[in-house]
Amino acid sequence: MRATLDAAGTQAAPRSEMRPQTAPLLMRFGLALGLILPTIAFAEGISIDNAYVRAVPPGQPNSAAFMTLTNASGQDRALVAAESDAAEVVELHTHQMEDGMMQMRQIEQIDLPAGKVVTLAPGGLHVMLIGLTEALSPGDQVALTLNFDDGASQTLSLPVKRIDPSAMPAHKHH
Ligand SMILES: [Cu+2]
Repeated sequence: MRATLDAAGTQAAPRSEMRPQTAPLLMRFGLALGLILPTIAFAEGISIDNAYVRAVPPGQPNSAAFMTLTNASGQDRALVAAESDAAEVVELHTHQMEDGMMQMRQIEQIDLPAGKVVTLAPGGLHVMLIGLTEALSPGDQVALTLNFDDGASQTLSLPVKRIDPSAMPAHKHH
């Protein structure tokens, strides 16, 4: 693509001196990324690790996605929305104490301060999947698109994992 476009983005005649290694190199680069980083994405300095979706029993209407986001961009950023075909509605949620009980609450965005690591985990911040359109069994893959405040978006393929209920901090205090 780039080889046939000039700096202004207009069509230019293919040049015979085009380096023959360009395409194979790009292909190899893409293959390496696909093999080594299947669930890790770098969107403008944001890296995502340990992303997964909670497996739920058949008939369970909702689930959630969890991950670790690292902002190495040097600028404060935020996750402002998420999308997935696996649920009718996808929301950003946190947990907070209300009347002595931990309650889920929708939030407008998940702040990603510069240089900080933000963890989405059971009992805390999460991407809520409401109205599942398919069963989520361990081993399945779920596509999830994250939208950031600078307009960047990143689509991930998340593995579905079972969460040990005893590991869920139902009454976690920070
Ligand atoms: Cu929730």
